Amino acid sequence: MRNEPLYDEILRRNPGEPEFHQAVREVLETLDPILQARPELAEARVVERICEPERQIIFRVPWVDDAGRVQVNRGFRVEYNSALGPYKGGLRFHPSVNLGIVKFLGFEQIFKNALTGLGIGGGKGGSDFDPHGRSDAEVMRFCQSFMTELHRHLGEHTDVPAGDIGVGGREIGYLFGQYRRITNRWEAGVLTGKAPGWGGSLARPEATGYGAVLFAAEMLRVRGEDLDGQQVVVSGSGNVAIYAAEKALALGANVLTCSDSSGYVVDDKGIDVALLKQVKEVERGRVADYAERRGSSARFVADGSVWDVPADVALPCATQNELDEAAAAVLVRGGVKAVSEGANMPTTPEGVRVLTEAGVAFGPGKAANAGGVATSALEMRQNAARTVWTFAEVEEALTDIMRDIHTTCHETAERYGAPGDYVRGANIAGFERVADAMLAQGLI
Ligand code: NDP
Ligand code: 2IT
Repeated sequence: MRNEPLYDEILRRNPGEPEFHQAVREVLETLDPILQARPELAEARVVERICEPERQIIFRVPWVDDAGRVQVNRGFRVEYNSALGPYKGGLRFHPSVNLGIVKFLGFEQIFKNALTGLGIGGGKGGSDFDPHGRSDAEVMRFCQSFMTELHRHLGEHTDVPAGDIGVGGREIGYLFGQYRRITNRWEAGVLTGKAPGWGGSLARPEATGYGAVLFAAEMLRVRGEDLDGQQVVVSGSGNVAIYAAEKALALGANVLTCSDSSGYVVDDKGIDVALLKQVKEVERGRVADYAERRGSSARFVADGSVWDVPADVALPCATQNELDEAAAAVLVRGGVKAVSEGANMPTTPEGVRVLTEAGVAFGPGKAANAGGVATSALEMRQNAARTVWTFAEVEEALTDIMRDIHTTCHETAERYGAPGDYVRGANIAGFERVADAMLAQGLI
C-alpha cells in the first residue's frame, strides 16, 4: 500500500491504541486506487490530515455514588473532522473506553457520516464509567458531571453527540437536562436520540438495527435473494441487536440468537423480540434472564461463541472484534451468505478476509450501521424546522438512505475494479466526499 510510511508514522505517534491502528489500516489499505486516479489528493496530503483529529478533549468526571463515596472517571470527546458539517457521533459509557477506542470510533464515523450524504462531520466520545449495576440516581449524577465539562464544546452547529454502548434514552435525557440548565437554551439540536415528546425523532431507537438489516437485504437482492425464510444469527442484546432482530423478523427471517458479555442464547422457536425488549429495556436484565423466562425453546450458553450457530445471515451487533478468523471460518462452514455489521468494527481483519475469500457478502459497519447516525441527522433536521415527522416518514427516509448507501458502495467498488467489495466501496466513496470538501476549504 502506498500509505505504508504514513501508517508507520501513525503507529509511532499513537502508541498503545490497537483499535485505532486497526481502523486506520483498514481504510488506508483500500485507498490506493483513488489516490492513483486523483494525484491532487496525495499532493495535498489529505490522507495525512484526515488521520489526525481536529481536536481531542480529555477531562475528569467526578461524581458521588449512592453510598456517598466519591468516584472519578475519565471523559473523552474526539472532534475528528468537520469538513462536511458539525461533529456528529455517539457517546460510549463502558469500562473499556480509552482514547484509542474513541479515536477508532471517531475515525470510522467520518466516513460513515459522509456516506449518509446528510452534511455531518465525524466525532465520538464517552467515558470509562460502567453503568451496569448503577442506580438511576447514580447514572444521573454521572451524566450531570460529564455534561458540566462537555457542554462548552457542544452546540447544534458545533458538535452533536448521541448514544452508543451504555448510552440510551435515559442517559440522553439526563445529559440534555444538564446542558439546558447550564446554557439556559432550548437547543434541541445539540443531542440526538432524545425522547419523542421533547425533540426526539420517531424511529431513531430502531434506526441502526433496521438499517443494518436493510443493508443485508440489499446485498442479498443483488444476488437474487431476499431475507424471507432465512436463518439469522444476531450478537448483542442492546439497542442495535434488538431492532435488527425486529426488522429481520418483519422481513420474514427467523432470528435464532442474541448475546451479551456473559454468553449467548439460542432459541429454537426464534427470538421473541417483545420478551427480549421487556427483559433488556424495561428490566435492564441479561440474556440469561430471557432464556429462563422463555421456557424450553431457549437455552443460555455461557461459554462458546454465538457464531457457532449455523445460519444464512449473521448480524454482529455487540462490539468491536467480536467476530474473529476462527468464528468466520465456522460461519462459512455453516453456509453463511451475508454478514452485515450493526456494530462498529465487530469483524477482525482476518475475519473479513475469511468471509470475503469464501464469497460471503460483507457489509462493513461504516455502511451497514449508518442508519442510526443518518436518522440522527433527520432528528436534527426536524429540530431545526421545529417540526415532527411520523414514524412512517422517518422509516421511509431511512430506507431510501440505506438503499442509496448500498448503491454508492456497490458502484464505487465496481468503478475501482473491485466488484462486490463493499469495504473498498464504502472507504473510497466516504473518503472522496470528505477529501473533496477538505481540498475546497483550503489548508484545514
Ligand atoms: P448497547 O449498550 O445498547 O448494547 C451493547 C450490547 O453489546 C450489549 O448486549 C452488551 O452486553 C454487548 N457488549 C458490549 N460490550 C461487549 C463486550 N466487550 N463483549 C461482549 N458483549 C459486549 O449498545 P448499542 O446496541 O447501541 O451498540 C452496539 C454496537 O453498535 C456498538 O459497536 C456501537 O458502537 C454500534 N452502533 C450503535 C449505534 C447506535 O445508534 N446505538 C449506531 C451505530 C453503531 P453487556 O451488557 O454484557 O455489556
Ligand atoms: O456509531 C454510531 O454511528 C452511533 N453510535 C450513532 C451516532 C449518532 O450520532 O447518532
